[in-house]
Amino acid sequence: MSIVLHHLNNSRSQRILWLLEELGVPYELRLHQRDAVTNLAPPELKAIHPLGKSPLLEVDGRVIEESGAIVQYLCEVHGGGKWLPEAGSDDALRHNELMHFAEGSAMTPILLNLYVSRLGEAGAPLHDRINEQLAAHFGYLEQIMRPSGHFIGDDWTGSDVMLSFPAEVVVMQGMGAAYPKLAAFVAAIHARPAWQTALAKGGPYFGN
Ligand SMILES: N[C@@H](CCC(=O)N[C@@H](CS)C(=O)NCC(=O)O)C(=O)O
Repeated sequence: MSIVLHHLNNSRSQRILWLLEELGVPYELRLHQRDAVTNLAPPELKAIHPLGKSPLLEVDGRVIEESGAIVQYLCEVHGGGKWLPEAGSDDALRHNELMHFAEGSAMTPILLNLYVSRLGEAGAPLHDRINEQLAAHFGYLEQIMRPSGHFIGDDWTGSDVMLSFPAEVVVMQGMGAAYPKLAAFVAAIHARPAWQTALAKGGPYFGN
């Protein structure tokens, strides 16, 4: 089986690189650099998938797009039964919810904040609502974090991988003190050898 990760520097692809290292799956890493001015992905990614975004995982030439689908695939095929809850269990349903929540819900206020901040004064009327939604989504994650330091059960699952990105945003934006469980979750990830290997291979990520 041939696996190629198309990795964009300083991007959500970092969590796929981390997962590949955790799973010990052999893979080829193709590095793509953001444009220094626009911060957008280089046009070459559009030749791999029409959206031209990262992460993209090529498995025997079949391109998988969307982080959640990639994480689900890797956990199912290469997780050795450890990275997903038992099929049919309530935890499996919960896991599915959180896999979708990560990109489908949590990213909306995060991206709105990013883009509206660029509008300066013109964006001011939107900030109260965006901040309220950021607090709602981050607060929800803080609330459901289990005593084990994981979102499901007592060990790492795909949902931890997917939710690592919104948790990273909390820490990166200096809100770790307000969400101490998310901050501890991020610190635990950063301490993992697989994370450090991924960082060394993928390049700087939020200044780590
Ligand atoms: N929901 C998608 C989002 C993919 C995405 O927007 N990736 C960003 C990096 S974090 C990207 O490629 N941005 C560059 C661009 O849009 O040009 C996923 O999770 O895979």
